[in-house]
Amino acid sequence: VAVATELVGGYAGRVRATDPVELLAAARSGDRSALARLLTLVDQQGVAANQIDRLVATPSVGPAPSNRSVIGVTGAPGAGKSTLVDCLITEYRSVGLSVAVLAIDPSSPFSGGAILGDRVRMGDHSIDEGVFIRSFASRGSLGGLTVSIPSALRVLKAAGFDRLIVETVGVGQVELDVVGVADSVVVVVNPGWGDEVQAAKAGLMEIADLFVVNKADRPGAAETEADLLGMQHLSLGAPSGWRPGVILTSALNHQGITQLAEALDAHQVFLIESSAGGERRRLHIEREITQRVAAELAKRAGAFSDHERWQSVLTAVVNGDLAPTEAVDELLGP
Ligand SMILES: Nc1nc2c(ncn2[C@@H]2O[C@H](COP(=O)(O)OP(=O)(O)OP(=O)(O)O)[C@@H](O)[C@H]2O)c(=O)[nH]1
Ligand SMILES: [Mg+2]
Repeated sequence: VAVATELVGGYAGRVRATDPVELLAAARSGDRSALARLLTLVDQQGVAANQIDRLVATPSVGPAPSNRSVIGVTGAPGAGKSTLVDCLITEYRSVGLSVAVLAIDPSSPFSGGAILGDRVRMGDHSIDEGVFIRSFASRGSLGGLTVSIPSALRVLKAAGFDRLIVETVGVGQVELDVVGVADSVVVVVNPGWGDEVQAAKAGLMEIADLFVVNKADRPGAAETEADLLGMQHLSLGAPSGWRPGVILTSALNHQGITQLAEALDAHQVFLIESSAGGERRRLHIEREITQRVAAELAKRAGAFSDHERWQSVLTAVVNGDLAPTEAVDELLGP
């Protein structure tokens, strides 16, 4: 451990230690640059990523400490998700719990605004050893949310964080993807949600374990709460015995945060005591493997790595020389 820490900790602009075993040992002992390096390797999805994943793989169902729940926070752009996560960090830190946050940035690599914004907003915690915040780009390719995320979460669990939070912006696919990794899904809305279309509401009802009406310092919060409670019959969670509660918060004023933390704890207890938690984790794994297989097939087909091949198959379909179904055979081979 000492060696790994020295190797990683002593780097000047270039991390040298790449041995996953050493890096993981260092990360477990609190070395944040080793942890950052691990997550970078995981995100690169190479041989090292597979080695790391092997090291942090544990039985996914059951009460082992490494099976800490993942809290997913989603909602429309600007709903106050980051401010809320910032409040949750403060709340958890006040009772001595360590927190890791993955902020999924759906924006293109060229804008980068959301990442910077989150860094600035959550910046107060950056010198706190019990807090780790990392932005991940969601590549928007196959599988939407990058397939690295489940693996990154396993690394963070192995590193010993008490609470894991994933923030994603609610823009269609990414919003649904948070369901694929989170044990507790928090949907953040604002007063005035009653104006939104019914279909969008029904979709959110399906994924939410908990609703937060943030910016409750603004008019209309009570109406929004009533509206949400009135729609609970649409909740998919109902058959399992859980009805998504509604918490009113003003993240700006740090109000309602203790109640939110308590509601999250209650949901975690529900997951552990009912069969819902185990079922959900099984679905997560099913989804992850499906995405990994799809990504691997695409890679083998050269669909994304071999640009020329991809373009020629595309052109053949455009010209009517090849049917789309034949294109799949062509790309995947016999
Ligand atoms: N009035 C009021 N404003 C808030 C509250 N919470 C957040 N805001 C403000 O809303 C704006 C957006 O907050 P963020 O936390 O960045 O929202 P977000 O959902 O993370 O935004 P994206 O990640 O860009 O989608 C900021 O200007 C916040 O200061 C609140 O409770 N009340
Ligand atoms: Mg944000």
